[in-house]
Parts: sequence; C-alpha cells; structure tokens
Amino acid sequence: MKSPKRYLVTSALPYANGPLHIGHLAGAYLSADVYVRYLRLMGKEVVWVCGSDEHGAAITLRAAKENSTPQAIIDKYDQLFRQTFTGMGVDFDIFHRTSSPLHHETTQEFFRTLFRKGEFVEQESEQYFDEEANKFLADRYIVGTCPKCANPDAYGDQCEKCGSTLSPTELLPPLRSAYSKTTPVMKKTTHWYLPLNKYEAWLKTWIETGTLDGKKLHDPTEWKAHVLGQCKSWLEGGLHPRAMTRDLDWGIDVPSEIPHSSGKKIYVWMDAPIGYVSATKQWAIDHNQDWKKYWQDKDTALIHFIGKDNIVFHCLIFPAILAAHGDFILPRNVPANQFLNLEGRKISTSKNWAVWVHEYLEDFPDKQDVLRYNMIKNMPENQDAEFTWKRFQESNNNELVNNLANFVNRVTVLTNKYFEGKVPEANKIAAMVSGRGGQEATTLEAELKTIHTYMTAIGEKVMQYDFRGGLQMMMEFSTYGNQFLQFNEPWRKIKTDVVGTAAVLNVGLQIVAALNLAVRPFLPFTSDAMRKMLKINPITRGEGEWATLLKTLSKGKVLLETGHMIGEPVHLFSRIPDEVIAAQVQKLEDSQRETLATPAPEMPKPIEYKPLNQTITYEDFAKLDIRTGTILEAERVPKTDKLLKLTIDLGFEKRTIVSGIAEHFDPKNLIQQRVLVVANLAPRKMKGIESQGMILSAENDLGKLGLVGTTDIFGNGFIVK
Ligand code: B3M
Ligand code: ZN
Repeated sequence: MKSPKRYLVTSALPYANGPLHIGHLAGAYLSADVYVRYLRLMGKEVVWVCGSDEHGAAITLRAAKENSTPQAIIDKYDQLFRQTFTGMGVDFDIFHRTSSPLHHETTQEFFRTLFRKGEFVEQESEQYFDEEANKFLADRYIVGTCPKCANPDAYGDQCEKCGSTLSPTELLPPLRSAYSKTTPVMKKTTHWYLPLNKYEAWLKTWIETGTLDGKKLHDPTEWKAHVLGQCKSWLEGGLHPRAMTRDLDWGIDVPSEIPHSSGKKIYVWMDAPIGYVSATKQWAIDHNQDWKKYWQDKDTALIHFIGKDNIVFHCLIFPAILAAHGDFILPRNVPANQFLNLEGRKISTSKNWAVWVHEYLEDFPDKQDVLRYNMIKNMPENQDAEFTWKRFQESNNNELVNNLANFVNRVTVLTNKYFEGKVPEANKIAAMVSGRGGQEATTLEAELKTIHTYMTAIGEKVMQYDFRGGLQMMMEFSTYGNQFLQFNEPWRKIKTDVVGTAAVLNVGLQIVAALNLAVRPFLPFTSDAMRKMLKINPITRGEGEWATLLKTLSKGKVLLETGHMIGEPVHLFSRIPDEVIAAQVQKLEDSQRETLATPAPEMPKPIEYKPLNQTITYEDFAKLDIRTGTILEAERVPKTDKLLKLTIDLGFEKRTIVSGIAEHFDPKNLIQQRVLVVANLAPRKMKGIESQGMILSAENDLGKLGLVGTTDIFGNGFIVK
C-alpha cells in the first residue's frame, strides 16, 4: 500500500461514567499515543482525536446510582479524564465532548442524510413501558428474577449476582420497572433500523480483501489476526438490522422534522463514533484548517485505536454508516487491543478490582513514565496480558534504573568529570570497540550507522503497531550503549589514553542523543529530562526531529557537535522499594473488600501444566539431528487454519516443512528467520504435502509461540529466547 498523505487517528471515546483504569490506558490510549508521537517525530501530517462519550444508559445509570444528574456526571468525569490524560502525557490534538452542540448537529446531519437517502427501515415493535413514569424501559431498567441463580433483583441485561448476560424476556416474573416499581406493560413503538444485512456483502469483501468497488483501500495482512477473526465470525453469523434509535430521555434527539420522532433519541453507538468527526471539525475550527481533507480525501489514513469489545462497531457498523452517508473514507486499520488483567483477575469496576490512573498519579506524581513503560511492555496487543505490581517494580528497578538511567548517567557524569561537560573530540584513529561483543574495533562512523540501524528498527516496529517490540528494541539500544561503555572502560582508559577516552564518550553522547528520541514515543517525560540534561532544544509536539536525525546519521554526521556543553547529570529513574509495592497491593485488596458486600473473589485460574511425557535417555535425545536453517518462503496451506508450508534452506539442501504454527505467525514475518530444524525426522504427508522435518518453537508465558533461534537486527548469530 502506498503510504498516505496524512493520518487521522482516533481513540475510543471513554464513557463519562467513571474514572479511567489501567485497562483503559493500555487499550486505546497509550497505544495511539506512541503511534502518534512517532508520526509527529517523523514529520507526518497527523491529527489525533478523542473525547468524552456522554450519552447512553451508562450515563443515566451512574447518575441514578450517585443520586445525581446526567449533566453533573458527565461534567465531573469529563474533567477527570482531561486531568488524567494530561497527567499521563497522553497528548491528543483535541479531546472533545459528545454533549457539545457541534456534535449534536453533526450527528443529526448524519441521521437526516441516511433518512433522506432511504437507508433506514422504519419498524414497529413491542417494548416494555412504565405507565406510571410514562417511559419506555431500557433493558437495564427492567427488574425481575434471574433464571440462572434466582436472584430476585436481576436486571434485564445482566444479573449482577451471577454475572449472566440476560435479555428482558428471559427474566422471570414478577417484573418491575426500576423507576416506579410497577409492573411494566408491552407497548408498541417505532424505531429506525440500519439494515446491516444489506451491507453484508460489501463489508465482507472490503474487510477480507481491502477492496471496494475495485479500489484497494487497505491491506488486510496489516490488520491484526484477532480483529479480522472477530469480523469474520460476525459476518459468518450473518448481519441483522440494528435499531439506530431508542426511547430515552438522555441523548441526541432524532431530528424533529422526521415523522414520529418525538421523544426518540439516536442510539449511542451511532452517535459516539460520529464524535470522531465532530471532534475533527472542532479541531479544524480551532486551527483554521479544513476538516474535510481528514474525512473525505482518500489519501488520508483513518486509524481507529480501540479495545476488543468495540471491534464490531468500528469494523462493521460505523463503516456501514459512513458508506451509507457517502463522501466519507473508511478506516485503513483498526488495531484493537485485547484486555489487560490485574494480578490474576479480570479488571472489574463494580468489584473495584482496578488501578485507577488518577490515583496512581497521586501516589506516584513523578513516575508517569514508569507506568507507561510497564503498560507498553505488557500491552495486550494480540492476546490478553497482565499487570502485576511486582512486575511493575521489577521492570522499574531492573530495566529503567539499571539499564536506561544507568547508561545515560554514566555518560553524562564522565563527560562532566573528564571533559568539563563538553562533548569531546572523536579522533578518527582512536581505539574503540563496538558494543556488540568487545572484540570488534570500531569507528565513530560505524557507530553512527549502528545508531541509524536501531532508530530505523524501532520506527518500523511502531509503524507495524508492534509497540511492545518497539519498546524492547529501544531497550536493546540502551543495552548496546551500556555494553559499549563496559567494553571500552573509559574510567580506566582515562589513565593512559585521553584521546581514546574522548572518542568513547563522544560516541556515548551520540547514543544518548539518539536515545532521547528513541524513548520519546514511549517515555515522553524522560525524553524531556534527557534533552534538558543534554542542553538541547525542548520538543513541544514533535515536528520531524526523528526524520532529521535519520538524515543526519545517513550523511555520517554527528548528533551532538564537539564542544557542545551539556548540563548536570540527573537520575532519570529511582528504585522502587518493596514497601511501596506492598502498600499498593494492600490498597487494591482493601478497596475491593470495601466495595464488595459479599466478597466472592474470582480466584485466578490455576495454570494447567500438561503432564510430562515419559523420560527419554540421552541416547534417545542424541538421535535427533538438529540443524540451523533459514526460512526462504512461508505460505498458508489452503483450507487449514493451523498449517504453514515453509521452504527452509539448510545450507546443504532445501527442505519443505509443514508446520502447525499459522495461528502464531504472520508468514511474511518468517521470511529470512533463522530456525532450528530437526533434520532427520522421517518425512510425513500433511494435507498432501510431504513435510521433510520439523522446526522447533517454544511457548512463552502468554501462550505465544516463538521461534527458537531468532536473529538480532544485524543478522548476527541467533539468540535462543
Ligand atoms: N464509549 C464504549 C467503551 O468505552 C464506548 C466507546 C465509544 S467509541 C466511539 O468501551
Ligand atoms: Zn443470576
């Protein structure tokens, strides 16, 4: 796919009915923040929109629970969102509100257009009605007995006691209205339905091939497998008409000129995604720009960051609305994240099993980047992931303190100590060894190339929505810097070789200068601190600094000139002691206990370890002839979910191997990977293909397969992970 002229990035609009927890953060916000920060640093044209989702039963219920009004609730949480996002460095171009008049108008315009074009089907149905309160009842407002656990106070959408999802017709009598407590009656009502069945065929082609009306709009191999999988299963189940209106008091009115519209509100899942459009309009007004080029020009890439529970709305329903309206582009990608669990359990607002981000900011006012680091490291990009306070502490102490902060500190301290804080000269003939093993002699030019390689590799990962991979690569870069110092020992060299020491610290400083940008998408506060330390210009939003850096390096030029004066060293991160972590774990358990009337914690599911196979002797093992090979080709075996057909070069011959790893790897990512191969396994036919051996892979603690024998980015050797 051609790269787009500009990007419009959206993050799911959080419901303004409660504070944000770390699961929200890891889902739609930090991911997009990393992506957008990188785009800005690459000098791309990008607008990132978000805002509060202020309609729907989520809001009115919260108001009832807090004995408040919907308006007071949305004002309260909208305010809290803004503080929380700013506090965490989540840097939207605009954070808007769906209660704004501009959004109401925009949504009504959409509704009107679809209505006029005859895209809706008007249909009458019977719904529960409270005669005393004179209201139709949303499912949540119908109370009855749970058919599963006999709880007499179950809601029409869910039983809070046993957790079952219900529909009002499943509830056992006597039914009551949550408003007046009287028995609801059935009453006829009219609604407007979007006939999704009508759009099913094109939605299927568009999602699966990326093509619409013969035009290529996206590349489905760039979409996450779980996103495509969810779309396919919805499509296979068949799409049905979906009501786009509700009988509610709170929400956006159906335009009054439409017959029978009185008292009807637009369905919140029609209104909320249009919130992306109205936010863009508001941003355009504020910045004297044209919103249309972001929504109507086919050279714009629209990217939706969401959590997995919102996939159907962003991949099927909203695209159907956009297409029915006409004039709008469709999303180029919807990189949804899966869920983040907390200490072995699902995050639960009602059970108060959550780390609330605004509370984190109160408890750790200068450790935003520690949470960001941990969240990105454990981002549920392709499967559910987990946050634990213990790992939070470990990654801070072992990685941020011992690796990143330590490296930056050593370089700046030594520069101050030996060279009065001035970037020393890198003499061309100075003896230095590279950070990759300590035997290879190196030069400033070679090190600038290495820096370029790391910076490019980090950027590539980010562009593939592999933020974990990008973060890991950034830390490998920092490790490289540490090893560079370790192998060159400037603290020893200074005694005998000042010229050589100068060269080593010059390279060290060039690495720190590049690292300050490498960390920026992930750890913006740290990047700011590093720039201060290096006495280089602060970055406000990012205006192509990363692109400039790559250009400078390609020309063989340095990032920090000789003689440039740096500042005083500071510690970027500090150790988090055990007591602090214990206090957080205690807080989590206490607040949950207070919340639960009858604490029935879901116990973490014990891991089921498969029993070990029968013991084998060394002689049995020695029969295996394991060789290394390079994957030359990889393709899916048609009509199977699990099988890949690989062509592997063993050096002395090429083999065809069929491997059951298709669910774990994208074939294109396997090309040129080095793998271990059991080369003397008897050939076996699978789906008509003769498999001549077997490749070795191993499972990590997330159940994800990894190839044994992956190369590093230089193609040197292979690391067994
Ligand atoms: N507010 C649901 C959610 O927070 C909804 C997202 C709207 S995105 C347009 O999960
Ligand atoms: Zn129940």
